[in-house]
Amino acid sequence: MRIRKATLREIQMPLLAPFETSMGRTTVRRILLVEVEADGATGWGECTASEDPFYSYETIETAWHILRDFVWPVVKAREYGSAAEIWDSLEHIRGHNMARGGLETAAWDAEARAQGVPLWKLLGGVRGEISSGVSIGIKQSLDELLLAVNTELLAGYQRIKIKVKPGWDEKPVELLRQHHPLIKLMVDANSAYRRDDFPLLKRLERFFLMMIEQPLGYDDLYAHVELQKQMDTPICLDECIHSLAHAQAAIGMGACRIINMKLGRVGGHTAARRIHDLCGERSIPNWCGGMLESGIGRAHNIAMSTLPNFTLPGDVSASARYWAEDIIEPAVTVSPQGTIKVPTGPGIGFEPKRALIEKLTVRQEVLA
Ligand code: OSB
Ligand code: MG
Repeated sequence: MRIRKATLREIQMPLLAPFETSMGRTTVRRILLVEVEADGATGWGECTASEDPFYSYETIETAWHILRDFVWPVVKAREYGSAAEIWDSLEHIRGHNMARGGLETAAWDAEARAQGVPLWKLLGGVRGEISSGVSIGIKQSLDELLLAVNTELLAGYQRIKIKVKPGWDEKPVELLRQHHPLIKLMVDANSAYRRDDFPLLKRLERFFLMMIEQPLGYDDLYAHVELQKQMDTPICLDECIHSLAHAQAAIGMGACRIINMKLGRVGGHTAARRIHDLCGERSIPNWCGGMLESGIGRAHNIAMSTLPNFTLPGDVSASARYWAEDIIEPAVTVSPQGTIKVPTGPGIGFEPKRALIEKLTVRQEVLA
């Protein structure tokens, strides 16, 4: 595989409603898309870096810099046997996984399209339908939260995750459990708690949450070990896991019992698959997280979610939950059973809407 050209684009997409977490509130997404030309095919990837360095240190600005000045010079000079080789060729770049993953996933799409096969089959996926859950942001009131949860349950979503932070945790969870004693319910703190909060986190045990996602420091595996030792509720790590080594350490130490997989956070499909394989061997379930992606990122998430160890419902939900109009055709939809049908067409199986993408583009750079 020879990658002849890469186009970086920043598009801006207003969210239908603001999304609030313990890290802040997002109203407009600035999204870095990567389009590559390889072996006569075009492939698309989405760099999942945020607007600000709050979820991770990467931003779309740092990602643009790393892609243009460090990833592209390597990739353009190489001839790859397949997209599966790209990740190792970028190993000397430390961190910046979202930047690396943006291009790597685009190359996987191009390869699958060049071969005329669905990406999920090329990756080794095993299911034609994936289970979908939702991530619900912090709301202004408990009433508003309950309404949002009821809406998503009626739509069929299989699992509800709510964002929590100090001051918005026990009460909302208690209310949801009163109304919905049996649903699959979990919380995601995005690293908002500290050791002083262990008593509070332990009080959540009585609500039988499926898991607590990333309660403690974003780079603090050991604090999660201490907490998991004191709790029956599984801890799921998100922010802490950027590599196979982190996953090995976390599992070995007992820092978590579940790992949330995000393509950007770990650096693309090859890296994700390696962590997935390790988790499978160690009986640590995976599920696919989300980063408020456009349809391009959503499509890659769907493909990844077909791997065998993705046994829990993920955060990949319908396009219409976030966007007035998504940039892919068709949009991602969810069945009344809370599942997403995996597309059967080549590559990511969804077509980017070029005219809409052009319209949303605020800057562009062609690398060749
Ligand atoms: O921690 O999973 C997270 C969104 C932005 C940054 C971090 C996270 C999230 C979500 C959203 O939970 C999931 C989605 O894309 O629907
Ligand atoms: Mg998370």
